[in-house]
Amino acid sequence: MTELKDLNTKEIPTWCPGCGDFMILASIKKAVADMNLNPSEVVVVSGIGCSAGLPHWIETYGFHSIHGRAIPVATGIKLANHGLTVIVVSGDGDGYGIGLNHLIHAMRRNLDITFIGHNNQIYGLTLGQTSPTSTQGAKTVSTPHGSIETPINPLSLGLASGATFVARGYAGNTTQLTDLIVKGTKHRGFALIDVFQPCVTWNKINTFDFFKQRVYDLNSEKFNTSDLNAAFSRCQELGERIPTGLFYQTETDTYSDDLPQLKEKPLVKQNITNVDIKSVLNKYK
Ligand SMILES: Cc1ncc(C[n+]2csc(CCOP(=O)(O)OP(=O)(O)O)c2C)c(N)n1
Ligand code: SF4
Ligand SMILES: [Mg+2]
Repeated sequence: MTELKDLNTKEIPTWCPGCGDFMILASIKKAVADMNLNPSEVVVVSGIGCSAGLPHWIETYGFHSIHGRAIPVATGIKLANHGLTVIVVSGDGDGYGIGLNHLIHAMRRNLDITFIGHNNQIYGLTLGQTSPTSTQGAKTVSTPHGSIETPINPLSLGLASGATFVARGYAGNTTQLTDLIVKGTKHRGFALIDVFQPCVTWNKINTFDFFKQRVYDLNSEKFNTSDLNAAFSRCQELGERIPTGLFYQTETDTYSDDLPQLKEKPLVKQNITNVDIKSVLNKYK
């Protein structure tokens, strides 16, 4: 039985007091405990950024990789041992900027990974530059006259790229976020969960108050989560009202399902004692 306390680490997070990252960490821990996952069968992978410190503060396996490369690392882990539960935590700069290409390909491959986007609409760790999801007009240290760029919409990107589970959470609603993480992790295939995560230090626009006044639960009304067009149209609603919840889910083969080498058992459990790679190595002598 996995209890919440089993997932606590000796170290405590170094995030600024009040940062939305605390709520995301709490939601991931609660989800792992609620699903009664064995911590030794869970791997949390990150890139670089404030959010990327998270694997240090949950007592599962973890991999704090390099900027934008959490997805390739997670892909390797999943393909080597598809029995593991692999969760990627990534910032908006990390996942939707420098690492965006990897994210798109992981979604179209339908790797069985859960991606949690800590979307604070700013580069937090590097002291407040404009990110790919910063709102147009946002004044930051890198755009003192206001950002002129159209922000990325992670949900429509996920829908267009073939993600089979697309959701939006809000750090201020940990009950809903935990539920989304549970559903996304149980989902067979790529789960994109974008999370509005207020950065209390650098983002003075998208604050907890900002979201509190706007967010509502899409799934509290009759919304058909198997309707791709409806999901596309609904995720554009980013004005006075902002929907959160599950937008889209569909079932199809995962990448591991279709790899003949993985049909019987995970790579790490296969007998490789009879594999002789000398002839291959000789080629490079
Ligand atoms: C290859 C590379 N380029 C740039 C950086 C500098 N850098 C570190 S974190 C970061 C952006 C972090 O923003 P985000 O991913 O949104 O994470 P947050 O800190 O907001 O959680 C950048 C540009 C780096 N570490 N490595
Ligand atoms: S800078 Fe922002 S994102 Fe980073 S820890 Fe502080 S509040 Fe959180
Ligand atoms: Mg960020």
